[in-house]
Amino acid sequence: KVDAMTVSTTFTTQDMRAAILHHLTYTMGKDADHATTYDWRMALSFAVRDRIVDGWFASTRKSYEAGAKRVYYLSMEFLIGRLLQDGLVNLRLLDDACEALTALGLDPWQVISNEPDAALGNGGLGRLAACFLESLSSLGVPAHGYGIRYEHGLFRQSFVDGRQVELPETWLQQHHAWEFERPEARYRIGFGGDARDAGWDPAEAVIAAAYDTPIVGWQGRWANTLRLWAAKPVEAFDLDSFNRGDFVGAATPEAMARTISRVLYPDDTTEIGKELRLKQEYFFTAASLADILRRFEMEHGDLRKLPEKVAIQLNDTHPAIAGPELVRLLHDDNGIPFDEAMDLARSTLGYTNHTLLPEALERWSDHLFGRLLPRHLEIIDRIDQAHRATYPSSSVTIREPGVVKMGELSFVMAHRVNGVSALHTELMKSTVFKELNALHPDRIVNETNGVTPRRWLLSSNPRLASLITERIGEDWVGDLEQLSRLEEHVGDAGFLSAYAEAKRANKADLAAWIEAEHGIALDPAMMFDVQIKRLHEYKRQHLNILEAIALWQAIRAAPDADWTPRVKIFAGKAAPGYHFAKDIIRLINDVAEVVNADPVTRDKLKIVFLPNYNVTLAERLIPASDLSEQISTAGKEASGTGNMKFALNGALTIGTLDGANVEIRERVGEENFFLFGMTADEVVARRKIKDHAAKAIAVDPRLAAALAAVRDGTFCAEEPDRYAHIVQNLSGPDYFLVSSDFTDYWRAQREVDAAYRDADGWTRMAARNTVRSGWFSSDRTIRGYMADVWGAEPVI
Ligand code: 26Y
Repeated sequence: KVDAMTVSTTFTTQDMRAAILHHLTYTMGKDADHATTYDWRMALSFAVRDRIVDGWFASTRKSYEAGAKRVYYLSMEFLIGRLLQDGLVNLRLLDDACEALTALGLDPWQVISNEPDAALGNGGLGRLAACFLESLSSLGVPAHGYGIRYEHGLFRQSFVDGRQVELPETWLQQHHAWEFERPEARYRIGFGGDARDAGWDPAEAVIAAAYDTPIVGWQGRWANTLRLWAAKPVEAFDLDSFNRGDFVGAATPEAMARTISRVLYPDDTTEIGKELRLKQEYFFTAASLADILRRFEMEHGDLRKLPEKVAIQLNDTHPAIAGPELVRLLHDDNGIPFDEAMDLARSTLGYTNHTLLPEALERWSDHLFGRLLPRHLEIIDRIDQAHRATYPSSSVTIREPGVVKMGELSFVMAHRVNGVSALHTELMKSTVFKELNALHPDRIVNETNGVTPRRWLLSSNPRLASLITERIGEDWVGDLEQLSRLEEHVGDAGFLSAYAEAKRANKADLAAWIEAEHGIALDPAMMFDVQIKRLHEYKRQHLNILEAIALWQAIRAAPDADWTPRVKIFAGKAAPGYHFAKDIIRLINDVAEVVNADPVTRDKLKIVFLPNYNVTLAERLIPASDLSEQISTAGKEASGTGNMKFALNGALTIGTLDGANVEIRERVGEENFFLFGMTADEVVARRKIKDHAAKAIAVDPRLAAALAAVRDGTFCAEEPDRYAHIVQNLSGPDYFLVSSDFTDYWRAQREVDAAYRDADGWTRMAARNTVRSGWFSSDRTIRGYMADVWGAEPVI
């Protein structure tokens, strides 16, 4: 019996070269003399994919043989990035592939980086789903990811005169090397029409068509499936209209159907495109549930055993319609009594909450909801009634006049509800789900997020990975907590200098790349201070740029003082309709232009905003960072996962007591973390103080001067009022308490400066961050979900 592991380890450089040439010839139809980088990249991808497929089949076979419980992860977003390097690393074929490509006269990294970054997600929630899939495969848990095959992922960002411009993302314009179309897996998904007693006559329908991508785990021992749904018309086109000469009319049904999977919503805050978004949510949830029940009935038959064999996880409320849809399938379509159907659905479903921001908790107008999903609205009413009948003294409702509340619906229809960091989970209990938690005290559990060490250390930081492996062997890759075995090496001068050298070399690589791509020269000896994440007021990129302005002013006032040179690197996208966030981007770009051109401060302070932040850029930046900016208003960032990637790669955090920062600090040690700012409780109290922002500005002349420079046009002489509204906000309402936290942030930043000047001390602190971050592996998180939520177990 040959399993994937033996295959991959016996696959030599020569085999690899032969496999690449085979696919170049017979799959791409090119000879080596005429092949483009794209052709070579596809040929290599197919050669690697071939190595995955046998293990993939073996995994499916083992799952059936074991009759194991399956985990289904339903998510509107999977931010998977590039898959070729991931596959090569997990199959341990990277060296062979590089040698084979070099022997063929190619630059391996040029070939590997030809792959587009699959950006089927907005940020943390989508990347978490991708890390979870990889961990589920590395652990050998039978699992499927279910989502949408967006034709266009998150928009491409570019800057014009410092302003964000959104361009369509086109990853599917090239063939997607990793997916398999499954023409046999198609479901009809209805919308609209009428609800009749225990039934539904939809007025329209589209087809959900399946595309499968194998997700291979560490060492190729297991592979799971990411199944993405594309929307297609029931009839290819309207032949009658076409024959009448109405070509546009003939194409309309197809265009309408395909619209559902056309584009990822880039907006996690505003109100646009509500109807289409609800259609997307129902479309992929209904298709996934139909597929799950089909597989279950084939394997087990008796639907009453569903919770025993199936665990379905809802990634936020986006698939919350799964509750009523599953009840509809069990009750309406299979005749199970309503209350029993509700219990079965609840025992099968788990719900993960990712935000406490009120504007991000989904609510639908019941008018829209009832028009698209009339039967589901009836079912929701019955769920609501049943819940109120059980808890007559409670005031919790799922429906309020005019609205359906998806958070409450998810809570009531899930047997476990989890937060994504310890603090966030506690805040869920005391704020948004306070009453529901009192009714169901065992339902809320915490599962602190994690990140996959394969992508976020082994693959993206090969220098540090090799150093670790040299010292403790390579078992850490599948068991990240083994990093603690390095603790004794942190006192060792040889280890520390090798650690520092890895970081220096990563910084030199990044500097060379930034110079080549963006024409900005950076000295790798400067501190690389990095804030990369979606733009949002609660994440406070504006606090960071205000501190940069104050620092610039301080350096100009005393140019000969002993400053610690640093470059502040930003990257991140703003939702297209979130004007304030877009103005922060523009402000940062404007400040960068002035500061970078100042001969007085030039070699002490630089500011760079890199366009089009994505997974690939994160993989480049994080290993080269010294300082990780995690500066959200306490109580607002549910967890963060970038914060973990930075700590693991030896960047020190400057941060607030928010999200998983709290747990990072506990683990790496408070002496290896730069803490500042108000706590979540202090934030709430501070907001109640009248004129809190004005008061903070009055006692801090640095803050006052920085705001004055923004206000008087220092960074936008041609339009001095450009940022008046930002200054007005930060001097008045300042909901996110930028002004109130500024003074302490400045203090902490000067501590950072002093610490960085002690190079050995800094390296020791950085190394301690790496050594103590093993707990933040998504393998640990997945084990937590298995034990607390899913009741599932690995099959290998
Ligand atoms: C309502 C809809 C348009 C919507 C779309 C995307 C709402 C929210 C989102 C995305 C949320 C998100 O990415 N949340 C992040 O989830 C991470 C993983 O748990 C957390 O680490 C992070 O703190 C949180 O902001």
